Amino acid sequence: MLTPVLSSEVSGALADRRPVVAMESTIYSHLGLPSPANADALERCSAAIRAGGAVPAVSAVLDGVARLGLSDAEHERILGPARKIAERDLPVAIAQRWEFGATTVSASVSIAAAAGVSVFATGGLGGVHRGAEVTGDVSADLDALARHHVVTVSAGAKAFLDLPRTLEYLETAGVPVLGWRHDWFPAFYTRSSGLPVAHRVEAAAEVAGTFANMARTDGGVLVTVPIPEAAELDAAELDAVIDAALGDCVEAGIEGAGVTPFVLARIATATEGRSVPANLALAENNAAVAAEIAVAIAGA
Ligand code: PSU
Ligand code: MN
Repeated sequence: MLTPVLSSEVSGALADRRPVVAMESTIYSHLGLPSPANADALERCSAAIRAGGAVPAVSAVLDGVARLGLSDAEHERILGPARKIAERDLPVAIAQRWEFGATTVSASVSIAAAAGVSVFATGGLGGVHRGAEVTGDVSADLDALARHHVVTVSAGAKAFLDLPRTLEYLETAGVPVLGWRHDWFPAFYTRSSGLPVAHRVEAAAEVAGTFANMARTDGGVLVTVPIPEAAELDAAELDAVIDAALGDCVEAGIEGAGVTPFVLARIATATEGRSVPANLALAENNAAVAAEIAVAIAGA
């Protein structure tokens, strides 16, 4: 059984039924963001969660232990090169005592659920990859969302994925997709993919109410928050960048878990770094919304 070790701040908050927001570590490692933007992102997301009245809790595997809630010194340890941990890799990382494993959305959601934390904030979700009808590449994030009773807050999913199929998968898996004050599924760097979300919500209480009234208490909710307008990138330019990045990925023979980090790095290079501040802005905004939702759930 997965029994994450909680920081005393996180276990104290849970014991007192105070709001906690779980965070992943892949986005803050070199797999997600370049230095020093990654340190900045971690700082800003943690601060946004605290400003919203909740306790931030980063998940990671450190020295073979699944952890939720890290000290400032431990935050330093997640900012470098990492081994990527999806949910299925977690027991292996523990058994083999990996020094540092960065948790993706799927691993973080399962750690949050095991700890009894109801809300998880990320940047962008993994999803159904383009060409998945041939490669079968569907992120484990989607299944994890469907199987753990956690609210995940994300800026939709990356535009380099197959977004219509990603939404179809979530529908089939029974995950409510709630657009935060927005009618459209966001495409991470841009506010709208042009695909409608199933439901729009205006307030954290509606998310808390949805979470509380699910027929299945082993399933999650996805809240999609569009990137703040001022930070949005140009959709046409991004389409070209993404096509080139995916082409490079095929050419380099990158497959499986390597695809997402490779494509993210290519997008950062091709936009001359402009994708990085956009990524930070949306992650910080998601963290703030997640804190609001955690406060509403704790008070319900
Ligand atoms: N989106 C980002 N940055 C990231 C990721 C997604 O903007 O770092 C990471 C997340 O940790 C997500 C993972 O869970 O990529 C998905 O990887 P894959 O496509 O291999 O399932
Ligand atoms: Mn994959």
